[in-house]
Amino acid sequence: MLFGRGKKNPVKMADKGVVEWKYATCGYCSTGCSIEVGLDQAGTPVASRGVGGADVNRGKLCLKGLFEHELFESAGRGKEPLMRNHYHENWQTTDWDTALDKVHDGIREVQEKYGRDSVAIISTGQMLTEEFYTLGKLTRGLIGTNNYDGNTTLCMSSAVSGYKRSFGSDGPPGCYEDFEHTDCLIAWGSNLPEQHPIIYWRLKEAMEKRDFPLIVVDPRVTMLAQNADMHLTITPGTDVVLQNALMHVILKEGLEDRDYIDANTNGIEELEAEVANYDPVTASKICGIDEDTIQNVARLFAKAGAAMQIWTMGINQSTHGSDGVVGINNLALITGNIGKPGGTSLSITGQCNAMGTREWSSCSGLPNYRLLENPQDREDVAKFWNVDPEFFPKKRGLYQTDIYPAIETGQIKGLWLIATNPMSSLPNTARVRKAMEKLEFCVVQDCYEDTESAQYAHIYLPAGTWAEKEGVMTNTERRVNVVKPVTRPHGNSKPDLWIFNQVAKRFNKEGKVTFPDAAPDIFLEMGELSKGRLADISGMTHEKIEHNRGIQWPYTDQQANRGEAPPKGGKRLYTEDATFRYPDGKAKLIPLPFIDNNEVPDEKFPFWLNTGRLIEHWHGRTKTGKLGNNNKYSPIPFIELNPDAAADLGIKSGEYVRLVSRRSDAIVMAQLTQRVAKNMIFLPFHFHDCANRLTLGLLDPHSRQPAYKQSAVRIERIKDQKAAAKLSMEMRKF
Ligand SMILES: Nc1nc2c(c(=O)[nH]1)N[C@H]1C(S)=C(S)[C@@H](COP(=O)(O)OP(=O)(O)OC[C@H]3O[C@@H](n4cnc5c(=O)[nH]c(N)nc54)[C@H](O)[C@@H]3O)O[C@H]1N2
Ligand SMILES: Nc1nc2c(c(=O)[nH]1)N[C@H]1C(S)=C(S)[C@@H](COP(=O)(O)OP(=O)(O)OC[C@H]3O[C@@H](n4cnc5c(=O)[nH]c(N)nc54)[C@H](O)[C@@H]3O)O[C@H]1N2
Ligand code: SF4
Ligand SMILES: [Mo]
Repeated sequence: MLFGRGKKNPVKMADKGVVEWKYATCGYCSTGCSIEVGLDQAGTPVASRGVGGADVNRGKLCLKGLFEHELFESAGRGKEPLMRNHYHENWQTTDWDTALDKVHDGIREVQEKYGRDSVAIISTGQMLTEEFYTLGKLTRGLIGTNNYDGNTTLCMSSAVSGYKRSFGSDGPPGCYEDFEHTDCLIAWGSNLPEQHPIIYWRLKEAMEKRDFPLIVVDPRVTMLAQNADMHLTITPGTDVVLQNALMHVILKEGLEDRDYIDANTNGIEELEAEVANYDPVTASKICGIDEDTIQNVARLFAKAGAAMQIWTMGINQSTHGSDGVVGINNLALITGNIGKPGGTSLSITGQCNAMGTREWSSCSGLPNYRLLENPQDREDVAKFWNVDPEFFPKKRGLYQTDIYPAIETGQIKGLWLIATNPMSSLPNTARVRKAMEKLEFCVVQDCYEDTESAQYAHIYLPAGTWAEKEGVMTNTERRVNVVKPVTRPHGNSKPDLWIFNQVAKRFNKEGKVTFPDAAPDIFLEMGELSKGRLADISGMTHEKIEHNRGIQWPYTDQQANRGEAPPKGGKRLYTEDATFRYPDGKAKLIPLPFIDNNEVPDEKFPFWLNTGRLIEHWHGRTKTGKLGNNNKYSPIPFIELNPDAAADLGIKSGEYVRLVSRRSDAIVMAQLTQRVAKNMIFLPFHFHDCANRLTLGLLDPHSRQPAYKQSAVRIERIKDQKAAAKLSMEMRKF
């Protein structure tokens, strides 16, 4: 008998012999979970667990957080600095001093030969904020190239650009607690259960307590769509049309919030004139959502007491990425849904510290949302750092996606890559490869030495990662949380902060600029520079942050001096008393004409190629590809393919197929599922030399973010399945 033995058999956790737990913040996604790493008697990290008292995750972790302690000693970690004269040669192990001297000399040689901006520096959303700030000071204050950007151009650039256009500044205005107050939620191109599992858990808990409609806009039946009240399977790249149609209905039926519009916005007349063109019938022909559904969603959203929108890459990664964000903000503004509990437009961020880099890295400007274009901002930062304000460029340099074409044309000759792997993550990798081969000088600084990009480097700097280092990160809801070193960096690798400080010494021979060594001291310096700014963190210290398990900005020194405890959870921007960041304090309503400029399926390439993520893997899998508990769920490249499309092509479940785009081809396994429509495939981009061989990645005109989710491919049957399996294994790499 299977049941009814009368005896309970409780789940037993294996005893890992933990003698001490150390505090950190998860280093994968931007949810910002508080995590503790358990050390055994020998000081070896052997377990991870969620922190019960943490407001964000309340003791929970997802699959990635639960095994995060395993990555410290995982395969492929860099142990020693490496160098060589040409990327064809074998690596030679070297010592840190030699490698760092070479970094300095290599950068200066290229600059002397080809000019200051001929070296590009590309950073990331996956370091600690003190590291971003230090790299920014080094780049803007000493090295002086203007071609300094981050992988956030592949990720959050459209959100940043859209927030700036609508509100006059970047900075997501909402928080997770908004789920507990909202009466209607639209999720645009965001698959929370897989990509932000703990934010999803917060949403689900709120929905269980209080019923409110969840509307998901996504061309694919994601896990979030399965749990939605309404799923709008939009035609890829046409969200702006749906947004305009929703506003058309709201304005036509008088459902807008006129008092809010009059008091807080400019531009309603222009917006009204544009959306008049998008009646639901006309719009339905473009975006694929029928007239009735458009009307129902418009009414539900506008009539809700508080209505909220979230979005992720389905919006940002499009030629209309920035416009899609402005469209979301327009909808929120005309219904008065900004800055109130449950009424917000909340960009769900990607990488663990994508927010920290936006706030502090100086990639697109100067620290704390200061602008290179603003003389006062240049003056203030130059004085604070003790550099000549004239040394700063007067406008931002190239975006990451424009840096690569500039390598092709010879405008850029040197590249320093830090915690990003463009050979795997940029679109059309054949083109990226050619650019990498052209570089006269390339430094790769990564915690793994086996990355695709390191193959083209002249110097490899092994970096520590995550909780081998100390510093803070900011999550999706502007919460600053701290990472403490739970173990020492692997081998002879060094924290990124140490590397930047050592490089800075070499560019700072006169010692004019100060570079504190310790992260808590740098944090205090940043606090000074943040006073009176949007992201004011002057009331925080590392200790206070750990004590509170994260503090949301703004939290000022005046609040701290008055003895005010940091507020819990429900901190918002643009509330009743706060104004928008345009000089007149009003937000802008911006009309969004739609131009269809994507690569779309045709006779030769009849399928939409939609690319994205899986819960168990992280980007190029440098980390999760090595961890058994993550990798075993999906160890090989595959596509989701509709069974009817498979039947038409004579493809069986589990067979290998060849995908062909106008750029290149790739071999993947076919998994048959109704998640995708008959004219679409979904390909996770985690696998080596696969998805981005195929993508076109047209750029958004405002944010320069690539349209990773809209390319066209055809599918070919493969006769020799054995050979295909072998080729596909090669693409697995790890
Ligand atoms: N497990 C895991 N979690 C992660 C990451 C990871 O690699 N692994 N990465 C992190 C990072 S950096 C990011 S940026 C986030 C990304 O998080 P998400 O954006 O949620 O993830 P994606 O799978 O890239 O894309 C989301 C959805 O966009 C939909 N989509 C495609 N085209 C369109 C369109 O035209 N319109 C609309 N409305 N939707 C469309 C796709 O079908 C997909 O379901 O995840 C973060 N979290
Ligand atoms: N087709 C397709 N392509 C995409 C996307 C998509 O949806 N579809 N999404 C895009 C998005 S949103 C993003 S964010 C990008 C991500 O693109 P990448 O930035 O290339 O992604 P990762 O693989 O996370 O690369 C991070 C690198 O940093 C290293 N690293 C991790 N931690 C540290 C550290 O502490 N220090 C140092 N020095 N190195 C570290 C890792 O080993 C890894 O090599 O991909 C983009 N590319
Ligand atoms: S939800 Fe994100 S931050 Fe939380 S444990 Fe998972 S990967 Fe880490
Ligand atoms: Mo991202």
